[in-house]
Amino acid sequence: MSGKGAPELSVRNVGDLRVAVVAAQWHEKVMDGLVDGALRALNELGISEPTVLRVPGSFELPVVAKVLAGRGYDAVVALGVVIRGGTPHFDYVCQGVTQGLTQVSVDTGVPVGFGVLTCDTEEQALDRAGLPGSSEDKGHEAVTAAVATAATLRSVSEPWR
Ligand code: DLZ
Repeated sequence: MSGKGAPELSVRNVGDLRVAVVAAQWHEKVMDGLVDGALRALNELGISEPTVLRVPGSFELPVVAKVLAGRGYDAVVALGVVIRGGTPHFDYVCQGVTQGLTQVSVDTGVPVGFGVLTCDTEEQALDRAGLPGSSEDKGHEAVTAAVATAATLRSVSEPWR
């Protein structure tokens, strides 16, 4: 998938939103970049003291995202990296986490930022991790998308604002 065509999102007046980040732990260097990018985005948006939780692997992201979505958070951001190996395991983990996070979001009405990289190689993942030299910053993007969506939902639930 190409990163070209991404919108310039303008997200304002969101400092009071409650946001939780849940991050897997496989591929430490890439994950460090994704988590840093997510925290940087939250700071830029004026959202202080976000909840940050870690899970072992990407497959565990949906269950924790679901519990967080039920605990009053306005948005949840899921971060992970899955790198293709020599077996079909990659496809099962990618399918499980993607469908799981989609289901959480649609079922609960809480936006879930999808910051899960699904890559053929570690180089591809590093290039998207928001590290020095990376061309993309997917942790930052996932936060911005989730918070923008939460702001949109708030505008329709409180139309007098
Ligand atoms: C087992 C596994 C493998 C092979 N690869 C990855 C990966 O690249 N990225 C990731 O986040 N997790 C991986 N896992 C672990 C699974 O997500 C999960 O934690 C285990 O299957 C235990 O449920």
